[in-house]
Amino acid sequence: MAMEAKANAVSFDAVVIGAGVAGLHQLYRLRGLGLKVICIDSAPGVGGTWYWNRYPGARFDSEGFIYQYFFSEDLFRDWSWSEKFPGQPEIERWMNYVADRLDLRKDIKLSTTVESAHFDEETERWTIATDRGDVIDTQFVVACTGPLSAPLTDLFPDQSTFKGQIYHTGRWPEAPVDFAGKRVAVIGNGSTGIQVIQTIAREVKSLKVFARTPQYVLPMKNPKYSAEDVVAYKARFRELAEVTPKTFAGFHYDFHETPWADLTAEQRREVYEANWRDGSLRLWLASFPDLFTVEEANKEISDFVREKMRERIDDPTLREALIPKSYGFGTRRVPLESGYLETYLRDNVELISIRDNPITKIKPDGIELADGRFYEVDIIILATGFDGATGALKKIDIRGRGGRSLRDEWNQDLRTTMGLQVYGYPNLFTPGAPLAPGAAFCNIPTCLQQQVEWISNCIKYMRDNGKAVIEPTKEKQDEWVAHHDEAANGTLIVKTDSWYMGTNVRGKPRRLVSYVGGAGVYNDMCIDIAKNGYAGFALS
Ligand code: NA7
Repeated sequence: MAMEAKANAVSFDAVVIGAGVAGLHQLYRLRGLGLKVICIDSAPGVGGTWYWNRYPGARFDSEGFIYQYFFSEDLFRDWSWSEKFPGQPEIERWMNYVADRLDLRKDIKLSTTVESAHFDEETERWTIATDRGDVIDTQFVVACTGPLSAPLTDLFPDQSTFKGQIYHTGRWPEAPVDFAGKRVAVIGNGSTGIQVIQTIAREVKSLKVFARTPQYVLPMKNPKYSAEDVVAYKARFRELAEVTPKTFAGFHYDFHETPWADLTAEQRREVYEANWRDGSLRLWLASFPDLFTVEEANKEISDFVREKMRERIDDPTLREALIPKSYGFGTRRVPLESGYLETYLRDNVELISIRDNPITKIKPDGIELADGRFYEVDIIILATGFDGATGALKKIDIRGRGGRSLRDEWNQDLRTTMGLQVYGYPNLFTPGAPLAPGAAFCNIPTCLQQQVEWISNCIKYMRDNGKAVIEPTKEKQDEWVAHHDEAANGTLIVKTDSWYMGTNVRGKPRRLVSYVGGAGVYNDMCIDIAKNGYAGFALS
């Protein structure tokens, strides 16, 4: 950063990067503490992930009544979801409602990308530079950049030669895409691909789905809410606010209280059936924790889901292509679906397995596979996922003490202190960063809220106690990384490739991005640290 630019910098107490679920809350809390804050986001609208992921069929897999902010009962009470698992347009409206209701817009700068954040060891302040030429001097930086906001867009040789339309789901345009009469390809069948596929199949002329790894899917039950339903869920505000931060995954339910091995196979089956009938993620997150740690328990529930899937698919070739065998249920993100499996029975839909026959090239008019087969299409939809948990932060040139680069460090080894801060980067907070539940294994607003509250309380504590700088000690970070790894390595999740393990990004260090000791346990540990005067963090 040139001295001259720095001299002209505008000063703030805090810069919040990102106007999504965490960013809006963080801006509100810091402003409430009397800080001069600016929130910056690349998107032209608020909502973060719910701005960008406007692809057809995008919706929550968490119940709307817990995908909520619980710091304000008014905010909760004055917004009514129309169904149990609302879709993106409604979610985006909700995020705009939050921004308006909390009067946040005056401190949000949209359509602006933070390009760099450099820490000056002499002044102990950060300098932020944006693509719009802003230079900002600030004491604190809170990177609410989201765990799923760096889409994997450039994946195939010669992709730019494609003459039709090509869209990544995580960068979907605001203008509607017209599928009528179009030959469409979807690459990827994760949670996103599944939502797109089941939604557009009836609109397109033909749909080719290029799928590499089959998914264990659970059918979603998504009732529309009556006025009485809304009154009923709103009456649960206190209970939900109390319970969600204490559970394993930030939901309103938790695992079965009896250990897996203490029940008979018939009793366990009853648990699976009841959770299955709920049409939610309960089968995954309210059955038995042993499914994550005990091979036999995992096999049993995997067999249960396979059986449920088989009942819906008669065709042996489709069964082979759609039902997972190579990994255990729940060791990657479990998608909810609505008629996804049946979509492949339509005459205009074809499933193309690319497991052993990968895409080798995109040509001007279609997609070519390793065996030379070629598919002519008009539109390609990349439902290929994200550089999860690290991608958005790595896009920014973040320099800490001694000019150290977060991007370079994370390219070598993915380390944080509880996903809250990183050693060597004072006064930088990172809700949603790796090695905390909020990176992946959580009903995201529960975990991000908890981190935002912790950060806000920490900054308040610093102000009240005349402290200007906070950073984790090396010992604390080493201790946390070791604890994280121990928790991760005790599970079967580390055996399965997915964005949870970073294996979807070539060269990314293999480490479970999410802390899996439980969101409730993590929350308690964070509270203890604060109670003990931020033990493990150096304050000066
Ligand atoms: P995911 O879950 O990472 O899924 C991405 C999909 O794209 C998955 O099917 C991948 O196959 C496939 N993919 C990725 N790269 C390639 C290449 N190079 N070739 C072929 N296929 C590829 O992303 P989503 O957007 O669906 O979901 C992300 C999160 O959003 C989800 O966990 C929820 O929390 C919400 P693979 O499985 O790797 O074989």
